[in-house]
Amino acid sequence: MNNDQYYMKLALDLAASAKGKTNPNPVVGAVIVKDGVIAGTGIHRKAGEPHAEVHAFKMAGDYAKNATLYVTLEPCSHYGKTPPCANLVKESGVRRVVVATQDPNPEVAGRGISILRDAGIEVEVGVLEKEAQRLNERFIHNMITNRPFVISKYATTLDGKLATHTGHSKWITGEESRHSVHLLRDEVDAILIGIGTVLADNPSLTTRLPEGGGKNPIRIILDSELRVPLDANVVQVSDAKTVIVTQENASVDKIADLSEKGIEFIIVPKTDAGLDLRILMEELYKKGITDVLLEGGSEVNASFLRAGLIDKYLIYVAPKLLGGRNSLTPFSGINVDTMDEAMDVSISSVDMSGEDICIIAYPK
Ligand code: AOF
Ligand code: ZN
Repeated sequence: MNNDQYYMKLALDLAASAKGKTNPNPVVGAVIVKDGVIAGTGIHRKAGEPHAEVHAFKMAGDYAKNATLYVTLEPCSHYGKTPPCANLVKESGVRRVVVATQDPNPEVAGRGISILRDAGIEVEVGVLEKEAQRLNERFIHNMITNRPFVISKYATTLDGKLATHTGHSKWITGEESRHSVHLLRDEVDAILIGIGTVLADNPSLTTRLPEGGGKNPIRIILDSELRVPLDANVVQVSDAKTVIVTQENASVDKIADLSEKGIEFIIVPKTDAGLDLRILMEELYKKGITDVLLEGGSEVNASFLRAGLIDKYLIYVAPKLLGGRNSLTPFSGINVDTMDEAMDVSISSVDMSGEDICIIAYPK
């Protein structure tokens, strides 16, 4: 690892510490280095608050003169909730700026880099670029598609089952994997499940960290016939907001009863393939939801896969075998006839999670 990579790695680690706390903004870290000494560090902590560079320059003070700035995302060039960082960098007197990756925000998209180059500052782009793009995969996806980033998370046994043949599934994975899921719930804007999972498991879908605290994402339930019971945990447990997605023929009386309990509704068209998920995703993004964690079951997973809306797979595989000819698997709702029609994914990482395996994969 050379010097540039070393300091960029530090900036990326700083940025990563704010993951899930900056939505809809990206996570960004900045490090200012003068004569081999770190003179300033900064993290963008929350949307609406100062950008990473602002904190770093405040800390560096006069040491910024002739220093090198390492920043994980191109300094911004626009007036958003805060003024352009590129102007601040230009006036700081730094000699060199190392950027991991360009800002995909159409308001920036290379303009920040141009401002710096035009001012005679040496700018290098692309140091640890892959890592930086992965870290901001949610933000980059939002900027390119205007849709939330959808993560399909599921846990199976070593023989690929979601539950026993009787439907029992508590618990497939061990404690460590279940803890990771709560950490992820704390990061995302929304969790989405189907009415089948509500009826089968009655989950409350709240974030429960052993150390306490954590943020509850919005709970989204797909329920085209409004079968959700009024005493379901997603209705009764009021720690998190619940949004029910249904279609225009849904019972007005049931909507009134649920509205009284604080439930909100999104009405989308129903097609032969079920509720229109593309329209739903557009609606959610307009409401400010930047990422959605799919937590099952197999019909919901299959509908999202069919609609081409899964952006990432987070798969836990437990060292257990269940058998069961008709036991559910994560995408039971999809039927592929021959191997050449299989949907290919590329595996990005495989790690142990306690005694389970944790696989991260992306659609090809
Ligand atoms: C940076 N450094 O630390 C961040 C950047 O509304 P604002 O003013 O906060 O602007 C948000 C946009 O600024 C965001 O969409 C992204 O393009 C950029 N984020 N840029 O130079 C930072 N967080
Ligand atoms: Zn900025």
